[in-house]
Amino acid sequence: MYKIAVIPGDGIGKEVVPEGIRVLEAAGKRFGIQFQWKFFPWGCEHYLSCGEMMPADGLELLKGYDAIYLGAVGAPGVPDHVSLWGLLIPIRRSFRQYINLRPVRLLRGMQSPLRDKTPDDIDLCVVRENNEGEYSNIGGKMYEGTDQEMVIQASIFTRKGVERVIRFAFELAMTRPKKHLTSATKSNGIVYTMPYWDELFRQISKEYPEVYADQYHIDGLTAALVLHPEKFDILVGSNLFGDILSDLTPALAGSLGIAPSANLNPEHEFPSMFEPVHGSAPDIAGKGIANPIGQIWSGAMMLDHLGYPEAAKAIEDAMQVVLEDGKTKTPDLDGGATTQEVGEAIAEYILR
Ligand code: GGG
Repeated sequence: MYKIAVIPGDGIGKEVVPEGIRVLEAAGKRFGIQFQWKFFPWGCEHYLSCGEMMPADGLELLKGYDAIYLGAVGAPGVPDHVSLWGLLIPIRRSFRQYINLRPVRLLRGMQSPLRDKTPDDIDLCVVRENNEGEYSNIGGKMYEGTDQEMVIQASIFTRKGVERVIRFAFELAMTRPKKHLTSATKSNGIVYTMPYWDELFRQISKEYPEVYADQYHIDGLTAALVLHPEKFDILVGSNLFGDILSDLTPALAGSLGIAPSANLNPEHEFPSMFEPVHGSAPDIAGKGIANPIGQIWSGAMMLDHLGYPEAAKAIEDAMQVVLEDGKTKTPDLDGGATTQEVGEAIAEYILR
């Protein structure tokens, strides 16, 4: 019996999480996996009524779970940095989820905005550093409201933090047919942290002679990804660059709505957290039309992490069949189906 902490969060998170659970229950039934779901009603509503995104003992409460299944965070009326730093970031950091793994594939039945690209052309995985880098709360404001007003924010790149994410990305590249790893930095403009990352990347690449390793400046990489996504395989980058790449690449694969992510503590010392890449989408929240596939695919990643690769694959296959069939698609994919109908169709296929 796996104990899963569920945080639906805000906006469409509350609509897509039940569909993720529906599909995980179906996979559990087929593969003999049992779940005990514990819901935590944390997020912006909690903040607006209690002044905090989660209770003071929230992390302590989550610690004992096998995994965390999260929807989305953010709502109008709460500044985004308050919601992010009050919930998502403390979980990622306290539980040493230093890898954010974000696979991107052009699934059959999806249409890339890039002319003539096929599923063979877009099969990527973004490995984002998830605990440090540009996401730092070291800094401050001075002389506020005067003509000398100033603000400063430090980026943090530790040897341990950079080495472990680069090494993880090389190990992942070793498991792929292309064995190609691309590192993204901006070492012409950012003169300490980025050349440091580049140097560690070069050093570690010597341990993996089987992997074709290359390095790009982030600006050139975004252009190359749009022009020739088929040239890439695994992409590794800092917290900020990894975040940007993992919005760009799912858009190339047809929709951010299907993009999954895993915040991994590879050592299994703490629970890992699984969440779609997308946010809370207040513009469509409450309408029942959000695409649940990013949440469902994140559930498949959770099963893989818990040691059930076959069950994870069954979920991915079912997503693929439903997309290819084309009858049950949400409006972001030019369909007329509801969130629930997509979840039901995928669950039904798993149990067929
Ligand atoms: N699905 C989780 C979510 O709501 N993410 C929105 C977001 O803005 N995340 C920021 C980040 O991953 O750095």
